[in-house]
Amino acid sequence: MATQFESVGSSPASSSINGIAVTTAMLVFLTASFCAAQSSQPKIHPFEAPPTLSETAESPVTLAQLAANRTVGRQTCQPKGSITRDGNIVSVKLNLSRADFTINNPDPTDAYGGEDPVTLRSYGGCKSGPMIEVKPGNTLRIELTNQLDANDPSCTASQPPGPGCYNTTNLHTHGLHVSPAGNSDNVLLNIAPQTNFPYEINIPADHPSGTFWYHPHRHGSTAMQVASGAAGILIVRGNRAYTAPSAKNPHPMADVDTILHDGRGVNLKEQLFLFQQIAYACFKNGPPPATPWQQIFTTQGMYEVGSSGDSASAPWTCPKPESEPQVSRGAVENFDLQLSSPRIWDTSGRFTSINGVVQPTMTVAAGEIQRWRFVHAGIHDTINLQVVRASPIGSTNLIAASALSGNRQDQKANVALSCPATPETMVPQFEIAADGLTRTKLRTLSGPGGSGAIGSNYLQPGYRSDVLIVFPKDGYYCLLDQAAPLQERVLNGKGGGQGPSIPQLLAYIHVKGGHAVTTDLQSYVERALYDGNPSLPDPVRQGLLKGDLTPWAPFIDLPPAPATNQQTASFAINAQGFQINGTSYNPEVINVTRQVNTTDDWLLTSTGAPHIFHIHVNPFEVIDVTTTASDGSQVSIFDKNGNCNSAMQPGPQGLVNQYCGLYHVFRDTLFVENNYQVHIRTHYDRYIGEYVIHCHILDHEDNGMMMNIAIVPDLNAPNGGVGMTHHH
Ligand SMILES: [Cu+2]
Repeated sequence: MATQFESVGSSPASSSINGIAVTTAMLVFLTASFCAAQSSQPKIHPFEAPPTLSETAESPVTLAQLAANRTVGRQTCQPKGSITRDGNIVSVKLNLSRADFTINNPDPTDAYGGEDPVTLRSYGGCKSGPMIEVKPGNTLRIELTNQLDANDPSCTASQPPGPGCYNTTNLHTHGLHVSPAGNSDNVLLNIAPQTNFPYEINIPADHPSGTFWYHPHRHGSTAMQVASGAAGILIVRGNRAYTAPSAKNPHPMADVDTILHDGRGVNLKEQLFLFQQIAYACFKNGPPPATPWQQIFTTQGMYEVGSSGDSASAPWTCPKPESEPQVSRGAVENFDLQLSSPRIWDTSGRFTSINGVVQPTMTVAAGEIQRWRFVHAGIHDTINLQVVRASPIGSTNLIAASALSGNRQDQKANVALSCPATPETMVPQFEIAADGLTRTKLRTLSGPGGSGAIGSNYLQPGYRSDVLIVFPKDGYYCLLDQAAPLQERVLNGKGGGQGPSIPQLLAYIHVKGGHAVTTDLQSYVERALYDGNPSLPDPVRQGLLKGDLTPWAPFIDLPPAPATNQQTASFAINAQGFQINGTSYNPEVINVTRQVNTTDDWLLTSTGAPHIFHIHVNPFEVIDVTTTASDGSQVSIFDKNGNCNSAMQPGPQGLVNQYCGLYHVFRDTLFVENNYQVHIRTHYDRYIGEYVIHCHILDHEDNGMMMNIAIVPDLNAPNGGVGMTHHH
């Protein structure tokens, strides 16, 4: 398996992603495919907000406050379970179950007419888990009921430590600063099928507000369950207004939520985006336990890894049941075939969905500033998020008609032509928070960035990004997962991990109504924040005009760690397996023991291929990112102001280095590109207990790329100060 991972497959030719060379042949192709699309009546799929649990209102005022802040879109799935708010207690009933639903598929050759039947493990019986919203100081009680089948052939005596026990689960609140122990955010629990478990997560009153998420984290079944759709958005919404610093409290906690409104106090509209990459396939098999889920069944016959079928030209199109009565519904069941290959998502032909919908159409008014919360809930593929103005091609406008059709390969040429990413077409994203934590300064993601290069919002699995966005005028826009040039992708083994082989349309955006913005969009947004907050002290308001969010950032800078407090996490896949620091996960071993309320510097590296560092409970500060200079020394990619060195910028057609903009930013998940050294600093604040550090490429985690860390009261006391000393 390790060799399979490290092997470098031949990748499909990468298109010229930013060029707009329209050849005659392409136009003919476009016209033909558009006519085909018209005749097959492509269906428009409206953008849906994530599912929400039915509420039992014990505290209607709180509910009204929460509801006033968000846009509730149409959602076709009502999840099983409930949410009850009573004072500071938020009680959630959450079910993990295997459920039947459909995933829309824009391929007109789809046997099921564009709605693929699937049976997947997920929360509440919906493709996306219900959005859960809490406030700082809440106690979040989640009664998790595992309704999966107790008959689980994947659960053998040899599991753990490898993949398996796909029906056993637990719950992780990704990014929350809460206790990892007992029945809190404890990922070392096993919640067996047909049992339930009462989680109680005490969110401290000083917890930052922001965008977090939850997902199963039981070692061995994490990737399988998340790739099935078991993930949901967890919002911490705060109402702590700005207060002036004092000698006693030099940096009072304040929530960015309190400034995101217009001059009349009307909150900016929010849109939530849970990106999922559900790698479903059909199988030919009898019911378990009779050798289930052995072979992926496509219209081209059995799918075999390594054969010519393992290319993007042969996606996992399911055969019709009329022709193949034994074909199963779409499922995520076979770890090796569906999850554990770096190229599997790119070649499966499946589409990234947003809140359970593939290529939805959303409508936005021009000139309206919205807050978009992005959550990457896929398991191992980069999403290069860009928003670009669509170009009509000849007399056709596929984006206006929400009419792209075909599998991902079929759509390639149309996406490249309809959604050209250039400095002129790019709609900037103004990032206000990374991994849920408000930044000290608005970050502008747009073209031209640096030396004319294209800015992208790089989302790696586990990442969150909150952006403000405004569309300058009526028209049609594309939400794009931009392709990365071959040399920047994972597959060529030289680093990267920056995106798919071909650009993919994630959503159609129709902008109509409202008013055009003719001024610079960044000034427009900053001015709106200024105008919306007249009661702030003048210097603070003036700061907003320059994108200064420092008063609302929960963290500014960590004090340096003692020189002795140096830790490393070195990721590698080798003959011994999936390893951190030369060892694979052993649930019985504590790999790192540290003392609570101390600070460490960590050096993160990857050998051979990139990995994604994630640590539970405490965020970290990105201190520096270095790379090897021609003389062999390590040089920072940042200049003295924290901007990317111009030497680090690619040519005008390249993507900007994804570490640009992360200087001294706090986050909880970070890409570790091979050929780079990533320097971070973290403070083990407040909580003791055992938790984990792992690669957030979740199939890597299940394969052993994880370690246990124990935070103890006192390193010098017997047992670290945990438990009473016994005298005999
Ligand atoms: Cu990894």
